[in-house]
Amino acid sequence: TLAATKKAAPVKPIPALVQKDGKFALMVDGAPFLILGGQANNSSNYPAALKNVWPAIKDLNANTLVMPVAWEQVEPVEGQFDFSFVDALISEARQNKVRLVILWFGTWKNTGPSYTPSWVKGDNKRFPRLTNKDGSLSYSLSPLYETTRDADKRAYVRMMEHIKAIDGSQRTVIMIQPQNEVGVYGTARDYSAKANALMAQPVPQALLTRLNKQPAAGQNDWNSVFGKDADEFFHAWSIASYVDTIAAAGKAVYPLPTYMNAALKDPLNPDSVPGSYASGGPTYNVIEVYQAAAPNIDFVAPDLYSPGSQSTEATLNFYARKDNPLYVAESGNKPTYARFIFSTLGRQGIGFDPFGFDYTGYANYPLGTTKLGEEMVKPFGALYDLFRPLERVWPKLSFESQVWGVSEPDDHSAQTLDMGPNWNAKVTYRQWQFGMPEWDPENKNGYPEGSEVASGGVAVAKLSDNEFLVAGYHARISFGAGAANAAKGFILDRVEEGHYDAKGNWVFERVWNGDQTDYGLNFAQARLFKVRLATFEK
Ligand code: N0T
Repeated sequence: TLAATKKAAPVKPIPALVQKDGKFALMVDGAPFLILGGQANNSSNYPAALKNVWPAIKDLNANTLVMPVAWEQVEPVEGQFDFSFVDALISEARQNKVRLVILWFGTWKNTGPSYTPSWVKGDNKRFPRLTNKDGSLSYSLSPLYETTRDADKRAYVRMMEHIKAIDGSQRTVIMIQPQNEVGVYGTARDYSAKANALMAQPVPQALLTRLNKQPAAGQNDWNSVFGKDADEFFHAWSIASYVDTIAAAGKAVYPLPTYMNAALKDPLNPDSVPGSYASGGPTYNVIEVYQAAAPNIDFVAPDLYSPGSQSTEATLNFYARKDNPLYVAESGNKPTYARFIFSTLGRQGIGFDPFGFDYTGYANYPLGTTKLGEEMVKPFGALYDLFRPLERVWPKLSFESQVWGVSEPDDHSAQTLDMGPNWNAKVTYRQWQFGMPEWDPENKNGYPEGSEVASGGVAVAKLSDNEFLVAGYHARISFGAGAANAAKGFILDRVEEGHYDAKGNWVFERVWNGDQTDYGLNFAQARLFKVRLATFEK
């Protein structure tokens, strides 16, 4: 009968992080998805603020809004839950056709308890703060109390139940970040009697195994095993275990991918002292501690607020690992951060999420820009316009094929893409489209206007042995023969400009040739090319 042939809409698979040969993909509706995110300001997590969020997300051309949900707002009175904001958020996200990443602001938000409910904030007996080394009380809650953890966990689990109930078939919410920038400033760890007693206990076997440590009998307390790192490792382990328990309980209800973000340790100064940065957070030096303590946290992710290219690239290197996918959980919204999407994609990044994208009239200079409105959004939007049509194509290539990507260094110096034995490529910046000023020292016009601040980058994905997808902005790329082709002549066989349609098929627009390629391939504007490289026998 007719009725029998009618099928119910298939349930979309739950978002998942998959890993294969050291490469990752975030699967959304069953296929790789690139998060082009925008994170709202901290206090935009109320229905009244949302009307000032969506226009910014639209202007940004983001496919994902990253939004906090605060413990204080969902459980203002202990045991009484209110998820009306989550309801509004999810339903408006659907109307605006974007996905959501939800940030759980609980025990730790920028290491402090500001987003815990009043009944937690004001009760230091039940929910103790940690003790500084000098015996004074820290502002930050201690991770060593089950009372605190279980109270946070109950609210978090309620949130996950609620998300499952209203979104378990549509999958608008694709990822969860339990807590925000955990750790503590001003001290390396909790120095309470309870903490000191735990420090004297044997280091957990899971951590010893992960770090390949085999201490002699009687030498297995934290200080004996880890020496000067002991305090920080202990605090990292304690926080990671605490959050893991919460994440595990949430996953038992509704297993969305889960990650934690890091307020960074300076990647260029390994001697910086824990506490001068957020000690116990997932800084690069304790990523393995997190992996051992928190199997329910899928990955850790950097928050980029140090604009220097050297420091940014160093941080990206630390977080892009065979056992940890790169995801830029936050960056400042100064224009200069936008270009780092290229080096994120070049490291097989699964997403990019700059911070402070709404029109609520708040500019977080100096971490971000002084500008408001469209002026703030535009530099990022220009690059999202380039990558948004690739939100499915790029991450599939990144997962299954090979990708490269570089961002313009602060000093504008040229970069080389190591594309294997057959091909290579050089990327240059701050040039006119015929390659000046380098080849024409007489060039009267100096550098192109606006190029003193680095903004460029190029990302390349391999389509087949000789064919590459090339996306770039404010840069030039010259391909050449690699070592295996050294005896042969090199030629750009064909350069197509085009775009991908909604089904992921390449739509040819025109061939670039003549002046548009003879002097080099230019990305004076954001552009997308399909390039075929060739050699000939000499
Ligand atoms: C970030 C954001 C928000 C080199 C700052 C950055 C967000 C949080 N914290 O606007 O508060 O919720 O995750 C901390 C940056 C430390 C300063 C680094 C200076």
